[in-house]
Amino acid sequence: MPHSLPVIAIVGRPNVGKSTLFNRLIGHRSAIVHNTPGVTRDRHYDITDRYGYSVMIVDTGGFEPHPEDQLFRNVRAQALAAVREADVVLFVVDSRAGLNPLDEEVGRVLRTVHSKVLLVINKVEGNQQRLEAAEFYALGFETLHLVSAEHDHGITDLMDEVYLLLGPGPVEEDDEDDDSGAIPEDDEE
Ligand SMILES: Nc1nc2c(ncn2[C@@H]2O[C@H](COP(=O)(O)OP(=O)(O)O)[C@@H](O)[C@H]2O)c(=O)[nH]1
Ligand SMILES: [Mg+2]
Repeated sequence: MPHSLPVIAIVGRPNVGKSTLFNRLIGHRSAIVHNTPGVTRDRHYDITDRYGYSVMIVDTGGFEPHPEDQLFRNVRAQALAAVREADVVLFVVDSRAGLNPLDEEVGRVLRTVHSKVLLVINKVEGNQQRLEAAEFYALGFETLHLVSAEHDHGITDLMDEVYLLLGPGPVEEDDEDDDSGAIPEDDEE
């Protein structure tokens, strides 16, 4: 993958909708979506481009939580590997499943190793989920980003937040500079 692009990693326990969000962000279905946890076998990388600013999105669902007692460790390892190369981390949880001990573990790890983590509450499609999402404040993040990856709700606001965290993108020629001491032009012709 090209290393010059900023990297956005999608992290979370199985089945919260990471691959669905990945597909939504890149605009076509390339990650495998399945209702069986662990079905996505590999990491998936692809580029999305909003506001003329390309970023790499990484779907980190590439681990196999088969033995029950390994699930915890695998989620932790996955989260760590993903954040190492990421500029911004999208930490996805499932509003329908509610707060899960694995979410708490992933959240704890992420917040200690990365300063740019956005908490994404997925599968929010109605007022009930909107209200119940408040329980995720327990994860200790300031802001809850409520989305429905499947129905494309909240995605633009989420990506606006991502781009804010990334800071200025590639600077277009002749904008931005030379305005110190410049006299504003008269608007009226
Ligand atoms: N209702 C609803 N279901 C979703 C949403 N996003 C994903 N799902 C479903 O949740 C299940 C797991 O999704 P997937 O993207 O494979 O999760 P992953 O294991 O985290 O990659 C699938 O059945 C998806 O259709 C959403 O926004 N709303
Ligand atoms: Mg997946």
